[in-house]
Amino acid sequence: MAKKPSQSRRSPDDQVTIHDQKLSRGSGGELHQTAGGDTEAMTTAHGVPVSDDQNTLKIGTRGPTLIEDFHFREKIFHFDHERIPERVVHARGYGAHGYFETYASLADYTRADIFQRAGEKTPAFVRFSTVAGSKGSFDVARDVRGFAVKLYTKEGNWDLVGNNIPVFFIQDAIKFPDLIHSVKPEPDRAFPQAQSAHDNFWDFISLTPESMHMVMWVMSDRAIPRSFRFMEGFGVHTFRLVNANDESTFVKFHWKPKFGLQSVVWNEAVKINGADPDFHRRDLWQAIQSGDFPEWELCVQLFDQEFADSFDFDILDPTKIIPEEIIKPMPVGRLVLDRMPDNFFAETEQVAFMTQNVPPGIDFSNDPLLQGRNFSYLDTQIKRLGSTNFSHLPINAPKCPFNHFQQDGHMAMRNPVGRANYQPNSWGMGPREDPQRGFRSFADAEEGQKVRLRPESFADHYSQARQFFISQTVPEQQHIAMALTFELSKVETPVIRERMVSHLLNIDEGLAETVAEKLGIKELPKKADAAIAPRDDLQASDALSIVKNGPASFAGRKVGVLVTDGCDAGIVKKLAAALKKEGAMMEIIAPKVGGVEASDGSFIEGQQMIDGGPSVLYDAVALIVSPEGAEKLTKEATARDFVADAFAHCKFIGHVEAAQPLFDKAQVELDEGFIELGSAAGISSFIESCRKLRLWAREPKVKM
Ligand code: HDE
Repeated sequence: MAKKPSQSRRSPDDQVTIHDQKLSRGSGGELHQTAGGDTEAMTTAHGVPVSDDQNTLKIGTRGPTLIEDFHFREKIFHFDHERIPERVVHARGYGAHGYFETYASLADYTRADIFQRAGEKTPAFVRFSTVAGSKGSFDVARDVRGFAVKLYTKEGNWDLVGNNIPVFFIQDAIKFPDLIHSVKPEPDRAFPQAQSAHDNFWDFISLTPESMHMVMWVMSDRAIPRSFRFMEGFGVHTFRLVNANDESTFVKFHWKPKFGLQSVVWNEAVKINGADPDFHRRDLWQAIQSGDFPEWELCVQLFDQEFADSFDFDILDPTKIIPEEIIKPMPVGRLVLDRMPDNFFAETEQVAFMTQNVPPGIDFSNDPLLQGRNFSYLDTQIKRLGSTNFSHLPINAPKCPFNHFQQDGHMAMRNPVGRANYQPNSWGMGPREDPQRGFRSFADAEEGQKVRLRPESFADHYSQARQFFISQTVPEQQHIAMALTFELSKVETPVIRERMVSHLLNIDEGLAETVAEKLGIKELPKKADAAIAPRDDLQASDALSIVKNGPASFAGRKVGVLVTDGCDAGIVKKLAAALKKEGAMMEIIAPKVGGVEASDGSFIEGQQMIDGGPSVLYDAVALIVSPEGAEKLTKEATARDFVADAFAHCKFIGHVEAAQPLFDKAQVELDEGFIELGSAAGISSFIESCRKLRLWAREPKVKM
């Protein structure tokens, strides 16, 4: 009988070859992997050893498949159910484990156990995310980033579910579905994906003046971060700390990255998304796997009712900040991420954050957005994870003892043990409430009529938007103008563009005029009606600028070094050593990924080939090429782009003299951002320049 190759892949010596892995049959009939490490015997989910995982059970080799093939049925059944609903917002995310270390006791302000002892380490899990895109969308979308932290404290889980922007688009939770519907792909055409640059979003925004402050942040470079590691995080809402005497202090939470702030530019973001859609997750993975653990300081802005009553804006309004110059954030601990999940789905996908997860000593304010969120997050978990028992999953379960009478339901794994599953009971069994240690809500006095009204104290929608804008450096202001222009250029309905310009006129006239001019709007619209006259007396705040809060070093950053055959191995080695000393990474890019042979005959291994390692993936670049190598590269479009993009994105460019023909071909004009690496002094000067991250002074030359 003729044998089709797919019918049996077993050879007479009982060996099977699958994708170059050899599996041999052990004495007990079990299969062992003979290349690539030991594995255990495969079983069904019910523990029955599997004899053949390559062929379904059939009548004869070419006959029908038998329904009794329980292994096949189970395997396909499970596969068919692998997907769970993605998060309705923040679908694309990436997480890591770590710990929070408390600096000093905050017992005066809070009884939260996590803040009682200096040096206390609390396990943590953090998930970063974008908001608008689906799970498979690209990382460097212009979007808010989620910064959700789960702290497994000794008195229960505390989820600080924040963003990388300290304000939000809306003031009342009832508007959230509208906001999200408007930014997601338009329902009739199902595009654009992971982009706010379309009519529906700007239609909603331009009809929602309360979003103007947030819009300024989203149009700034904050919305295109270089790395999760270089972003701030914010709790956004005002929360409360409550001490053992039941006294409350208002608090705003800020995460400050140890490595300083850094973003990319828009043209770069667009190219990164093509070159590496996983740019942010790969960055976090690489940093943690190489032992370069990202770190943030938790800072608190503390204030009392008296401050709240005297502050310019309502502390319950989530579209407002308290400038750091008015209340200085106090560092209270640090968060270190030092371990990637073992399995993305089990941990990062199934982690369930909930704003209502607060331990005793931390409490809510009446911020209407926070109140709405406290309702939403429980609801969303049941939809996504499919069972009330999602808290049984290891990633969601508290790491402190827990005890209650909740039972049964889908996938119950920890039911109460023994006869008593209710309370009070006469059996002296089971947990009891503890009025002393238990969570007590802050006994705030509330009274009033039932109304559906916004407080008047929420009515100023423009003053802090203006404050944000004037706090930026000139290049950052230009980026905001360019972002608004780009986004609105994708809006097809002219009246929406004009409506946006009418809002900008209340924020900054210069900005409004620039955007209008770039959009080709000939006549400026009239200013949008403002519920309260915008103020122009708010002082600029340096804390709001990324450029003013960059790192003092180049640590944690990455240089892409383009090499060719015949290059100077000495320079490559010296640059590598200097970058290592600085705490920075280096990646070699070669015409072929294998690597190159240097002038001294040594071999330099490449991590990327030129097509796969465009300069947008790096914070700075170096060209260490031989004259012949450079000549060849002049004919490579990707090599010319490598240079032209690094130049256009205002990056520092280290080089040897031989790189000149490539610069000529890429039509770049050498400026102070080009640094010769031929000497030790050259290398240190390159590293020193790199600490500034970008040469913004070049930008006017490369941008209209
Ligand atoms: Fe969320 N948000 N949100 N949100 N949010 C969710 O919960 C919601 C808001 C934030 O990595 C959902 O588990 C409402 C502000 C983050 O898993 C959902 C409102 C801030 C994450 C939900 C807001 C956030 C979410 C979807 C308006 C910054 C991702 C999946 C009242 C302070 C957490 C999920 C993760 C996720 C509701 C507004 C941050 C649907 C109703 C403001 C970081 O429950």
